[in-house]
Amino acid sequence: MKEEIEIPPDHPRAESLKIREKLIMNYRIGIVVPQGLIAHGRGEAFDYLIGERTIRPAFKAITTAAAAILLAKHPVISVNGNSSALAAKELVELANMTGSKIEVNLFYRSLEREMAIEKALIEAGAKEVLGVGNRASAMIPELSSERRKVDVRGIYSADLVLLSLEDGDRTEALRKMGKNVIAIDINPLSRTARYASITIVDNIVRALPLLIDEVQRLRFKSEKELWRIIRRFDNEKNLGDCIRFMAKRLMEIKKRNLLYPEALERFLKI
Ligand code: PTJ
Repeated sequence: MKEEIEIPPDHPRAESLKIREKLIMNYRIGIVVPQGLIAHGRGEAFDYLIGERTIRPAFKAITTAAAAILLAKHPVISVNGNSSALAAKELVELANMTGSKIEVNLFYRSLEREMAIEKALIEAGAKEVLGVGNRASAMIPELSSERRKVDVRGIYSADLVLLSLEDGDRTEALRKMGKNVIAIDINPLSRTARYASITIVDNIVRALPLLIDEVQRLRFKSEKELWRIIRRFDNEKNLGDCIRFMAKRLMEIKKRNLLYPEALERFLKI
């Protein structure tokens, strides 16, 4: 059986298919778990609902997230199988430019996976990767999943954690520990999205390059200006705006009778 599928560049869904291939390749090398492929499918469905582009409320969350990372004293970027597969290079770039630590934190934890992800991050330019093996010796209280195991020098002592593509329990527990959490989650209804301090409702593949640009743009602003950006942001309202955007878009498709392929195609390009 042929393992690598060549995606025709003129295929209307070439980008999305290439991302699937990336995940499958990372599944074969032991970075992504089969459950991660299912999680990606749920993400794709939400991406459809927003038109596969970054929506206005997400831009606002990205600007606020950039300000929060720049203000943090001890920011940590938490990486799992899916985020490593989709954005190892961008996660490392963001960490290097903000002085954030990078830590592996997995729901389906095994030493082999931790080491495979560490290798991918080092290859992407990471200087140090926390949370691998017995380096994850501290515990997040009130959390029973494997995600509770964290590095004392990383997530355990962080004042801000950036995480993506995960279930909500840890976000809730991290908030209870008094940490700020930035979540990249394309599903505004998820527990992660609702518990985070700042939720970026966008595909990680689009959100991270935009976040890197925003950090670049804001890096020489004063603390006062950065705080002003943060004070203007309300996560609950922002999530409401994302849900309203999705609902409005679906109503528009229905109202304008855009269900025929060409009409829908034109609408998506607006
Ligand atoms: O690598 P591990 O062991 O830590 O396991 C990772 C998975 C993803 C299997 C685990 O964390 C999991 O089961 O996650 P959930 O509960 O399915 O949540 C994943 C969330 O990420 C869902 O809300 C998805 O909609 C969202 N999501 C999926 N793909 C993307 C995404 N958000 C942003 N960008 C995506 N590409």
